[in-house]
Amino acid sequence: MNPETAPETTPETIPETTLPGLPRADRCLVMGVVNVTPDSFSDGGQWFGAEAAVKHGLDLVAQGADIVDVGGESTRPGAQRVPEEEELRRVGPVLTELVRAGVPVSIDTMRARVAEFALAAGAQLVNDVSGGLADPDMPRLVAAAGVSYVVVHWRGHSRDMYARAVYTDVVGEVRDELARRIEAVVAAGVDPGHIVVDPGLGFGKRPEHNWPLLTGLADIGRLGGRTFPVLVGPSRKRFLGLLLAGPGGTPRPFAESDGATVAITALAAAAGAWCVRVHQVPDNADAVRVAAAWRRAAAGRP
Ligand code: PMM
Repeated sequence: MNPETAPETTPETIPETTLPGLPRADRCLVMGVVNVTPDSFSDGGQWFGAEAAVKHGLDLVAQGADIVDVGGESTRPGAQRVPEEEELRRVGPVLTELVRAGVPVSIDTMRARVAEFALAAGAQLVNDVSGGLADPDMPRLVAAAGVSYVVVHWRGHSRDMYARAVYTDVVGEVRDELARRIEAVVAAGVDPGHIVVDPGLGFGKRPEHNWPLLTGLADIGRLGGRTFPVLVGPSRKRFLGLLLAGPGGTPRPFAESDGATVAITALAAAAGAWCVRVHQVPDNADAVRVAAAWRRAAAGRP
């Protein structure tokens, strides 16, 4: 591990976070997912039409989501890229309607042009699963807009991402690579106070890599002498289906791993995560409140 990025503080010292345009975090926030795709990892096809996607986003807010993350490109392992025009066609009306309804919206995209459209429509946060690597224009766009930016750990596109899932010290390598991405996006003009980091569960990681990243979550945000808010997206991922596999080794279907996601939400929020990205909101919204009470009690606060 690079000594520059070595952890310096304990989980209890993670500061409460305020990011521009986003709800204040006196507990871990809940980001509800709206995938406007026919083929996403976990909820592919369910919210593919704009009208169904908008309704789903509004339902997630009614259930307790603080932010709604809208995406138009599947990043499931093996996925091929969708053309930019198609991505825009999918997310455009959904973003516009959710912003009009007053929902804090995040755009899940690796493309600067899609992010630019979303920001013009009123999105508050750019969630870039490539951490600025897929489109070199992204960090400059985010910097100019002055919005919050989720920098996710990523080693390459989904079509062959498992080929790059080779680590000897997964937490150390993810931290070092995230620290380098932060240096790059800050050099492009992004305000460090607007950056959120994410270990990128499942992105170029095999199931066994995700667990140490989760248990090392408090360290993931401490990079280069600063502490960044941490977002984590375990929801319905394959490593949970594998953990909960039946006796024959058949992985649990994605939608039936929501209980495991809620357990991770509680643990991650208790460890100081800023936000969890989830498909099913109500139980996760309860879990972050449990974790907030847990943290208060652990700190001796009422
Ligand atoms: N995972 C997916 C998509 N977007 N964004 C962030 N910040 N973190 C993640 O872990 C993440 C993400 C893939 O999940 P889905 O396609 O099942 O929604």
